[in-house]
Amino acid sequence: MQITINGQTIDVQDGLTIMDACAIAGIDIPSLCYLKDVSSNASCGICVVEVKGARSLLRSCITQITEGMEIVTNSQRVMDARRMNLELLLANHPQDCLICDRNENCELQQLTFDLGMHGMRFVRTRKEILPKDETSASLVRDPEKCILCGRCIAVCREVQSVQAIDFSGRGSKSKVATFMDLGLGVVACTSCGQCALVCPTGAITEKSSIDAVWKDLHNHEKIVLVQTAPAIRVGIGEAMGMPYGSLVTRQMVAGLRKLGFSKVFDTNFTADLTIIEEGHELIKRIKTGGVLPMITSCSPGWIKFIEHFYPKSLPHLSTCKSPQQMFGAVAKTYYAEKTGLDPRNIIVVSVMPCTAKKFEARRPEMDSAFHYWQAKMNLSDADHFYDVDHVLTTRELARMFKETGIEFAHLPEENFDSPLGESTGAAVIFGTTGGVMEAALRTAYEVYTGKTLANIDFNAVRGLNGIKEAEVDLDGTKIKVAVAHTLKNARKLLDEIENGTSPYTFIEVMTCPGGCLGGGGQPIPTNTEIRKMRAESIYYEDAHKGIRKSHENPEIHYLYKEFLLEPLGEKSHRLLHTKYIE
Ligand code: HC0
Repeated sequence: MQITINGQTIDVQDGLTIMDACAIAGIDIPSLCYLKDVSSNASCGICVVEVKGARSLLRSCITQITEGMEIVTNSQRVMDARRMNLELLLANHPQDCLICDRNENCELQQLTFDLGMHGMRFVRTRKEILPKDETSASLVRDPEKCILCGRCIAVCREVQSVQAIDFSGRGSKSKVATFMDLGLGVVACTSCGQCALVCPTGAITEKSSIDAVWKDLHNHEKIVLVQTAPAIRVGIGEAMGMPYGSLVTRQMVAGLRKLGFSKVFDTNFTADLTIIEEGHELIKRIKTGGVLPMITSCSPGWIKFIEHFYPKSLPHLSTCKSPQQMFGAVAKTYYAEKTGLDPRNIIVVSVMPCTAKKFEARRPEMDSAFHYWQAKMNLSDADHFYDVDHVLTTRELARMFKETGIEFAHLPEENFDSPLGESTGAAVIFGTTGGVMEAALRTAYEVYTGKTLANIDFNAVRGLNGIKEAEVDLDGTKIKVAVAHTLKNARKLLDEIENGTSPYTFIEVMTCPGGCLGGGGQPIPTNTEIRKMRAESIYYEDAHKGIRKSHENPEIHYLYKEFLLEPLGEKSHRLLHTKYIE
């Protein structure tokens, strides 16, 4: 169909919105509430355009093009309306940009600059000062900075099917709120942080652990170990100004050493360990008539989701802790023993793409190393420590690099420390949807059949489709597996389980779109195109790893030989497995 934009006639396909058609014509229409592929009830009024024959300006994000439509995006009337709508938003927005978390990464700030705003004609209309919500272990909500764009509500409802927040009040009393204003830490919020990822301002951010990490790094009595999640290596470069999806594994290691961490280890090591434990758990369930389908348990937003909404299905979860938590437990037991360190002086810092990992690290049951040592060292309650002390998101790590003036792009390439730094290609793909399944199948097949897998790439479980499935032939035993990312898709698989129609033996669920590489702690922006670029880098690293199956990681062999003794053994149960809360 033919339309005209700013006097230029172009051919475009049917069914587009004006905003999409303008993008094709190379015109970026600004918006503060629009989210691609997610419907929203909000209306920031910034994306308005003039259409010949229409009495009022039209919102380009929801208006579909029609044959012969004549659109003007840059008239005085359009520019005045956009500025007016923006000024009204700014009237109630704090002017504390210099000390805001989102300074220089704020869509409101950028738009104010882009629209050439030089003054403020309006005064604040909201009478009360809205308090911050700091009830969550993962997230902080500052309603004063909220511009009521509704993106957080839309992503929570449409992508995650959680609905932890919604609009409340009318007129100048409108706000985004949790049920009865109880706070995110009290209501059924999964801590996934997708709201923080789409917020155009600093109204929702991760709860920062930066000060606590600096304090421990500057305390010379502490040995501060850091572990990096699979998805950090494809995110931190972006946050430091490099191209989307930059693969920067070894520069990241060098940067962490410069920050002062005593040892730089890899969550990928315990991702391999997870595969050994989870693979054996799956085989045991298949052979002994255990609860099937078994579902992966490493994504903490997903665990919180099933605990809140599907408690009856909890026995389907693998009892394996996540790699983050396995790392903490192994570092403060095996590594402490091996190096003669007092576990009370070991601080474990995680760098995660995920805000829910902050919540996971503070679950009361995540203190297995303390209990391991309690009797041996006669520890009192005053000595209590968690397996993981602090969790930083990718964004927080970038902030620490910036605070210390580290020029990330010029860092040399360095290797992880040993023995908790060695990992395989199977571990790195944990960072993308389908990766845990693929890693598990590489190991489960060989352990179950005793044969070598001819092709270790399971392409059927790769890609960004919401639910993927595959059939795997374990030497005559055929099993069906499924992979879901986002909680809305996970809900579909859980409904099948609860109504007795699930055909699967094993299911992977990751909370966030695209898996951890799209986690709520990743750089902003994160969108489908960027997720794809990060996934390509993850698969590139896997393809170029010397070892690509978890059960072939030599340092995992030592861990079993020197400490754990056997998969699913007594020590594994104490340190690496968990129980869930109904
Ligand atoms: Fe993930 Fe993980 S892969 S949850 O997605 O399993 O956050 O990256 O660190 O723990 O390994 C996040 C990412 C992890 C864990 C690992 C798993």
